[in-house]
Amino acid sequence: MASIKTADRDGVRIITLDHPPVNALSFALCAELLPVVETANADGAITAVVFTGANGLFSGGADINDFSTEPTPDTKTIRDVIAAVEKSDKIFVAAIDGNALGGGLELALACDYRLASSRSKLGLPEIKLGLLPGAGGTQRLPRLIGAQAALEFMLKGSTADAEKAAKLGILDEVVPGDVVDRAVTLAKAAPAKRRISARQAELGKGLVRMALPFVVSQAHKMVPPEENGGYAAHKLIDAVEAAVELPFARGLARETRLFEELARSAPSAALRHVFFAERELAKVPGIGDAQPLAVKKVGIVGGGTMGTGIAICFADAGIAATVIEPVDEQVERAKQMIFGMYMHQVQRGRLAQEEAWKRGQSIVFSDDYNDLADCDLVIEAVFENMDVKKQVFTKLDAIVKPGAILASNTSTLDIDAMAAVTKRPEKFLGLHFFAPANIMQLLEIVRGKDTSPQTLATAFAVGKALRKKAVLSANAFGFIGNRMIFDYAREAGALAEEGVPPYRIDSVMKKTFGFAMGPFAMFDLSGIDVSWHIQQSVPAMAAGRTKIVDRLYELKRLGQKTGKGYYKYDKSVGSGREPIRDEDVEALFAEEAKKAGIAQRGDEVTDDEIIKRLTYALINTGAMLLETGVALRPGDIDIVYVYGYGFPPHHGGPMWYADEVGTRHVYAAIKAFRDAFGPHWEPAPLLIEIAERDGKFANIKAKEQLVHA
Ligand code: T1G
Repeated sequence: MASIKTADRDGVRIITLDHPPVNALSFALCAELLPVVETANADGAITAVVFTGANGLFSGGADINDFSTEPTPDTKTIRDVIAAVEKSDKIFVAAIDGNALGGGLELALACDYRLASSRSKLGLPEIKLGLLPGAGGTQRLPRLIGAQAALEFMLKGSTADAEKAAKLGILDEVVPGDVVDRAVTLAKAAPAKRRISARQAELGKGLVRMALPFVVSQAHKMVPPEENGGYAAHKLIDAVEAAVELPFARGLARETRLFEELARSAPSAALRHVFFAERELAKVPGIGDAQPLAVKKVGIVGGGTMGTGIAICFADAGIAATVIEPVDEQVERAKQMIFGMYMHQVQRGRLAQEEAWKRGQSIVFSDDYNDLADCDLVIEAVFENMDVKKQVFTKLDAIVKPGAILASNTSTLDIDAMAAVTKRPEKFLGLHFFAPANIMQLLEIVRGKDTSPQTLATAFAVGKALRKKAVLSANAFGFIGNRMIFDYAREAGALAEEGVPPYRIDSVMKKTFGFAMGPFAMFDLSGIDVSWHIQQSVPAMAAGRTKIVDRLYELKRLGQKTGKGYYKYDKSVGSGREPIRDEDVEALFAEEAKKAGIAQRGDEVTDDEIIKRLTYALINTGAMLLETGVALRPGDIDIVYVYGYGFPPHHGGPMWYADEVGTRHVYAAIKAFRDAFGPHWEPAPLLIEIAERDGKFANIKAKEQLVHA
């Protein structure tokens, strides 16, 4: 199927990229595009060339799938196409309407002029894939907008809207009308050629040349260490340094070498896995072509922090929300939270005042359930108690219209037990938001035994509207994220009981492995009372353990909220939320460990053991969730952990990490942990099966149907 279309207009050849869905500049497309460009170069009747894109965008860049294959010497890439543009004596104009990202923008940078419609977005997001712009972007952009501005733009990997791109100097014009017409008119006017490669003076724009070493050394200091998520950033800085210090051709060669190194790197493979795993989430067997219901009005029962955060999610998506909250003081607190959050965004320039006002106004409060009668979806976010939730759903079921969907925001309770009190179990499911709901991108969609495909399809459509990473879970204790975090927490607590101080465990998991937050800082954030309640409801979790959680609970050391938990907090220090080592807690651990007869081995525990015990606990439980069908795919579990629990994306998520380490090594370590620490380390059968054939989680097929554990 031809992915390149051409048309001539008054001696101008219009080359259209037409390769749905995103005009990805794959090796195959470039093999088609290169001869088209060479033919235009050789055609005496053609004075200029205009590039543009079909399918509502210019191009989403190189085809990310291609980086998992080793190109052969005769593979044609976007670099070959750009080289053909570079050596041509024609004028080239890029007519952008929609996204121009990565290699797509690099193709435009090879042109003499760049025009875009006002809706267009331009970006070099390669860093988010653990790469750098490898088709001349690191050499051309500094020559276009200056080395420092270019470095910032590429390190952020963000996209700029057309106005901003014009201000930066990337675009020559923002075109109100048809961008191709304007490009042809400009091209026909035979403007001067102006290849960026020839520019050197711009490099110093905004950057005095002798400052370069300082700028570069500062940049290296500001990005994470190479071994902890910063690998591509450091290489990108090297590439921009080469742009300033080397002639164009040599800088290009340096960029290519750095790019190839990154394309073969583990962090990039992990980040590319996350990119595709996110896009797999909504592909759920059994939903088939069920059409989602339209959700125009949402009800939320419970105006606490969660309920209010959920209401803000809908307001941000332009969906009206009615919050049922009977306590006036709570309504006031909720309104303050909404007002404060939106004013913060306005003050930071992220939201226009009128838009903030409109969103705030779209959230209304009531104490009358009847105000929810015409809602398409009602989400319960009340106290985590089954009886309370059953009362809420009994009332809702009698009031809301027959077609409405009812959902619970519960984090661990049984969805089917709640559905059973309604007459609409096929329209019932869990929508588990993560606190703070308006910030955290993860949403667990929990399928009840009777949840219909249409209800699920509607939930995924709502997840997309809210810009959430929506992951399907079966209705089992803890669903996916919290079920796995129990075993992660078990190992963190066990290590502390063996005499490893909490601050050291946190430091290893954060600074060495790359978690956004260490486990004990996370427990302090969520609240020791939450841990205590869970332990009360799952006595097995406390088996063989100390009473440390009970002790902290009795001492009212509930975490950040009480200024003391596993750490202490000092309001006069920074944000007041910085964890400060508390040796009283370490003494408490030692005291409780002695009572429980737990041998102390803190000094002999290596950082490596800490990382293995915590991450392999996640892997083993994740494997159990896959074999029991609670989770559909390994990639789904990875997305839960990268977006819900701060797992380092450059390790791809727990299941990807198991493949990175090697499943047979993980299995061997888990067997050793079982022999040393007990049966809770029994390896999951799926892990055994994969490890024994030296296989990978990445290669197992999604469960056809979710098993309801
Ligand atoms: N390569 C391969 N597939 C891609 C792709 C890409 N670059 N971009 C999107 N897809 C697939 C995606 O997996 C999904 O597939 C479908 O297209 C729709 O995507 C040499 C090295 C362009 C803003 O990082 O940001 O150029 O699920 O759901 O919401 O220097 O896709 O339908 O099977 O996201 O409308 C740099 C990545 C590449 C941009 C559209 N470019 N893409 O968003 O659709 S590296 C990027 C996006 C590079 C050069 C370097 C977004 C989008 P499926 P979607 P969308």
